[in-house]
Amino acid sequence: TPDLKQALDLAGRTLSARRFRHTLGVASLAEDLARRHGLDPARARYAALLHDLAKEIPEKQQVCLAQRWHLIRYSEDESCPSVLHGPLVSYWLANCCGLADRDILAAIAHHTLGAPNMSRLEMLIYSADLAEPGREFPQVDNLRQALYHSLEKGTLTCVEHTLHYLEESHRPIHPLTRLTHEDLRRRHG
Ligand code: DGI
Ligand code: FE
Ligand code: FE
Ligand code: FE
Repeated sequence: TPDLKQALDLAGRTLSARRFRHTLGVASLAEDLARRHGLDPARARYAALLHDLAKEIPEKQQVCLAQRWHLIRYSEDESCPSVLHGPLVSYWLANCCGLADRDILAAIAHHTLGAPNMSRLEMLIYSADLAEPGREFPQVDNLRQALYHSLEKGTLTCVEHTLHYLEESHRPIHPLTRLTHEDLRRRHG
């Protein structure tokens, strides 16, 4: 059973006040959604508390670490380094902290882009990150409602929201975001 106190302390010591507040929001929504949908609330909360731990490492250093740890899979990983912090945290927890829970590691690794064939815990962390209580964009209440109603369809709605947002802001869409969308549409659309 995960050490929630240790995860909370680590997040509180590592993150800025603003990102720690976001992290507590993700933990709270992740725990609620886990209860609602029959997943383990402690594992959901644990993954949420740790998901952004590497977010405030300077991006150049994130790219360096990701190269050293062989985490670069796409050219977009280096041109949009803000997608690397999930895989970095996951690798660090597995290889430096001995965390062996594959589902928690995958949920953290995939929280930014998703992945094909996500588990329910992976979907839950991906979605809680986007819809946590501190987020304020206009459609966020719809996302929360959709997630409460169905974890799978709600996650598909979250990915669709992200795609629209990236298109509107003329940002490149990472190949994994597209693969995640296609996979969820095929399995749950
Ligand atoms: O770490 P957070 O701010 O809580 O949120 P996140 O991990 O979901 O997102 C980190 C950044 O990744 C955010 O600025 C948006 C960006 N991002 C997510 N999907 C894509 C993306 N950027 C590009 N270029 N393409 C994507 O598909
Ligand atoms: Fe993140
Ligand atoms: Fe996200
Ligand atoms: Fe986050």
